[in-house]
Amino acid sequence: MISHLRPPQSLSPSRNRSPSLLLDLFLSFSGIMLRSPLRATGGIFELRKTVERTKTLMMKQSAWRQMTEPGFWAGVLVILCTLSVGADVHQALKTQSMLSKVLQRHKRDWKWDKLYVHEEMPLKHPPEKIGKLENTYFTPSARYNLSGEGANNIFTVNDNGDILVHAKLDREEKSIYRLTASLFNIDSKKQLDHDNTIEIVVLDINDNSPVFPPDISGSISESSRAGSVVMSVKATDADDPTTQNGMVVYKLLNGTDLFINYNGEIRTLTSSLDREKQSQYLIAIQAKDMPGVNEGGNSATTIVTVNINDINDNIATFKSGEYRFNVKEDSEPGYQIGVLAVEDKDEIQNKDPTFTIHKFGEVFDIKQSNTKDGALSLKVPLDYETLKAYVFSVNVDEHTVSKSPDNQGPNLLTRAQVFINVIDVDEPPVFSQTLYNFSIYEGPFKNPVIGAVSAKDPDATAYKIRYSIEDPNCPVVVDPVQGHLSLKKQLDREEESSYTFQVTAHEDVPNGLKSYAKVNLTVLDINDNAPELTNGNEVYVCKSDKPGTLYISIILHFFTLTVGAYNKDENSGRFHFTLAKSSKFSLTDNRDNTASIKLKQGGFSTEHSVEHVLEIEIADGGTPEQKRKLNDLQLMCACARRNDKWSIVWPTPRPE
Ligand SMILES: *[C@@H]1O[C@H](CO)[C@@H](O)[C@H](O)[C@H]1NC(C)=O
Ligand SMILES: *[C@@H]1O[C@H](CO)[C@@H](O)[C@H](O)[C@H]1NC(C)=O
Ligand SMILES: *[C@@H]1O[C@H](CO)[C@@H](O)[C@H](O)[C@H]1NC(C)=O
Ligand SMILES: *[C@@H]1O[C@H](CO)[C@@H](O)[C@H](O)[C@H]1NC(C)=O
Ligand SMILES: [Ca+2]
Ligand SMILES: [Ca+2]
Repeated sequence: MISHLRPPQSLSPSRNRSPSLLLDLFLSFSGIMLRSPLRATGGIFELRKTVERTKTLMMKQSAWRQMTEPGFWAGVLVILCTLSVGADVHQALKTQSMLSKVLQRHKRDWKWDKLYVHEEMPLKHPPEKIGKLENTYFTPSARYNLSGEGANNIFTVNDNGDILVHAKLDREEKSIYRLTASLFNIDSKKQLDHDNTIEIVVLDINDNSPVFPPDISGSISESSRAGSVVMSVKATDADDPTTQNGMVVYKLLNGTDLFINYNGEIRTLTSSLDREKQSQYLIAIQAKDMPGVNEGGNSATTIVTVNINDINDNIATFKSGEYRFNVKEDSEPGYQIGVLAVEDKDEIQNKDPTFTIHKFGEVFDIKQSNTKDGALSLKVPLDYETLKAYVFSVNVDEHTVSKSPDNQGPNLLTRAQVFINVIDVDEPPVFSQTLYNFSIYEGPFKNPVIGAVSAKDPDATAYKIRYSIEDPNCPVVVDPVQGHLSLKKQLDREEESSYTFQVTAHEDVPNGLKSYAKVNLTVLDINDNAPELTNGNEVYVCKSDKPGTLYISIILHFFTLTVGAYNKDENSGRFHFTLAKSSKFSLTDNRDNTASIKLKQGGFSTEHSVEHVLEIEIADGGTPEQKRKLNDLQLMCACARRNDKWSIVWPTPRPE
């Protein structure tokens, strides 16, 4: 039953001849072993039609459902009946008439509309007959003609209606040919019947192997639970995918202790994959068609790469229990002392050590370095003379490590001792202050000493220190041994109120180290300036009633004249005004560093410029008191025209 559907054995001796999956399944189910090979005859094609129909129906459903549904069994029964239920199946298939009864169509004039031919059949001489056109109107004077795909070229029809094939066909190139058959009279050329469309179906043989894409790879994190999907592999088979020829199944050829295949999906079989042990696996995978047949079928093998991705599953530990460093005492804060090397088998992005310092945390700092080691640095300056060595312990932890790390146990080296040795360096002298503030009074001095600076060599050697002032313009000199500062000259606050200069201290040895301190000298004020009138010695009293005229007529006693004074010194008190030589005027001290001068009695009218001379004494309240006598003070009533402007209105006369 099976083998007679195939092309004759001699045509393709090397090929697998398995029929469709479902028929196979049926046969293995029913236990019928049919082994009789039949030669292809016209009857094959009739049978093939029925089988084909049943198969198409069956293919649409899953194998198991088909077997459980009544339709399946019905279809199978039809085939079986067709083949004869009797013991001699061989014989039954030869009985053409029996097949005809079932399959012939009587309604139509044309007998066939579908024919079958196997692909890849070697050409034969004479050409192979694949079917026969039959029409009820056929007579000896009638002829068949073919047109359409491959007509008269691949396929021809002879005078008997036999369809012959003249080429080797490839289903994977073209799986169906559509032709038109016509019947006409040789003499009249008249058509004897309607054209009929026939299809020639190229039957698949398993002439293609599954093909894998190149370079298949997948990855999975180490320690993933068993059953995790690693990757899917897929091979393609050019043969008919609705038959076993084109169906592909997969099989792992090795690595089966770690991985398992479900229809090309590779999953882990264990949770013990460990990147630190093996980071990559190469697995041979076979893809094979003809899933129902153990032997035979076409197969291909490829090697896929499975990469094991790292996770943080190793605890960071110290590489050593002790780390020793020498640090110069003059190292700046932030100085990188060194590295506490850490051991962690994970990939660097998964290393995450943290460090704890147990003593001297205010002096030293330890942080994760770029290489994920412990970077030890200095936080504050060291001083050899104060402390020559530090010993402390440091812990390393890894909080992000997985719950069951590869390395565990009490013997992990997570604590280390650090020994810091402070190295003495020759340091420059150190002043007792970096800035000194001194002050001294201006003017003549009895004792020129303004203060003293002092510096020391901090080193154990403790060299003597010599002081100097390098600026030659500095008004101060320094005693090279004692550090006393004294004035070179008298100072004047009104000229320069403060000085800033540097004092140098250097070790009193050849090439001794130097350092500097700043001195700020403030010059203090003494009252060494007499008061002066704020606007010079001329005081004008002016009143114009008519701009442009030179004549002024003023009764002065209506007006008060105010004079003011100032003094260059800083701390002089309030000014006191007194009128020394009194004539017609009186003076009132306004107690705000001004005084008003008034005409005592009468008045005077000035037709002409008149001068009155006043003598005023102004004293400041400073120590010592400074006085000024203004004996050339002129009171002018000569409101002269200056620059076409009536001017000088100070002090402003105001009505009483
Ligand atoms: C037969 O078919 C071919 C096309 O394949 C056509 O050229 C030819 O004329 C047909 N002959 C007759 C007699 O119809
Ligand atoms: C599987 O076989 C291939 C090819 O021989 C080999 O390269 C690979 O290492 C093997 N893999 C395993 C896990 O044994
Ligand atoms: C010196 O004087 C300045 C300004 O008066 C002040 O800011 C500074 O703190 C003083 N320095 C010392 C050391 O007394
Ligand atoms: C020096 O002292 C004076 C007065 O105290 C102050 O104004 C000045 O800012 C000081 N200069 C420095 C550099 O401290
Ligand atoms: Ca790891
Ligand atoms: Ca780790």
